[in-house]
Amino acid sequence: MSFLKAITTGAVLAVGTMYGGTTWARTLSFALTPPLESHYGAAAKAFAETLKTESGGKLTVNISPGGALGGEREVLEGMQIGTIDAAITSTGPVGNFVPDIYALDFPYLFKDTASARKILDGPIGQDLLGKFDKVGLVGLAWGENGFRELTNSVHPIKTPEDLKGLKVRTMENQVHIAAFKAVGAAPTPMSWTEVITALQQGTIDGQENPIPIIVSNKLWESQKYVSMTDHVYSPALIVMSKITWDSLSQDEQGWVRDAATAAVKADRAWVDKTVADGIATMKSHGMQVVEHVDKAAFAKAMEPAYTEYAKKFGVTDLVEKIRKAQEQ
Ligand code: EAX
Repeated sequence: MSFLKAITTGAVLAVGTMYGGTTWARTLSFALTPPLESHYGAAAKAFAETLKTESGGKLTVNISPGGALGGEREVLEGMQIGTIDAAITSTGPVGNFVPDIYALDFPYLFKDTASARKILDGPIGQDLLGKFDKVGLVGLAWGENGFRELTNSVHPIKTPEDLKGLKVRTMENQVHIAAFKAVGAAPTPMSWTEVITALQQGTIDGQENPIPIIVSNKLWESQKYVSMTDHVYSPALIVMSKITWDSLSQDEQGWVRDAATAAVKADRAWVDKTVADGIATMKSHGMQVVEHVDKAAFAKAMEPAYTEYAKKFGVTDLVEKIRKAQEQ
């Protein structure tokens, strides 16, 4: 073999190895917006541990909690261009990338956690995961953020009328913005990375998030009141950049899938534990908890969001399918 041919072959082999699968240690970035001590942090750690074990130490994970790599929308954009490898994110901004995901964000759609998990782990949820490929992402698995509750610093919220004129931060999600507009609030969409400061400065009166987010971010430091509205079930998505995914061998992709499964298990276990004593925890830190609100009144008041946006995003049938699947 001539010298030139040998050099070329060597170079091709090296590139092939690099893109066809990793023969040397590689570190993947993993983003989340809550603190590491949270349900998303538990998921990230389980993902990292499983991947490291299954790859024999070849694939390690550098976890970036607390929005260090940006808000959830920016992180999704980062994965699309390959500057971020993986993340756990709420579905808040995801509808802007895959409109079908808006079907999961309608108020009072899921009747309880067990139903939500069953549907997301079943054909409906798995089919939705398959829709990310065309936008440069790989939907690996459905984790959980939890049922969203309403906090504020102004007064106890018992009825939709109590929300009139309240500046409530929402995620960058058109369905949620419409829902809070419908009840007469002043919805203020923003990335989670800006929320704590906005609450401390009083530029917003309230926000809405599941108990694990309220607890892991110590929202009692700026929010006096919490109402157990359970107004939206918020899934969490374990997702990878398609650029990263395509650079992995089949074995490595299998290990990533196992890591995502372990992440969901750890995430859901953390949510169960935190929610079980969530009300006591929030009360112990001085929050005034409105435990029983008229959910039917909130559902009715938020209904316009469904009628307007299910049609706009073409998810009327999918929402009906989710509703029917819970009747069985
Ligand atoms: O994903 O932005 C939000 O309110 C999300 O629930 C939070 O970042 C966790």
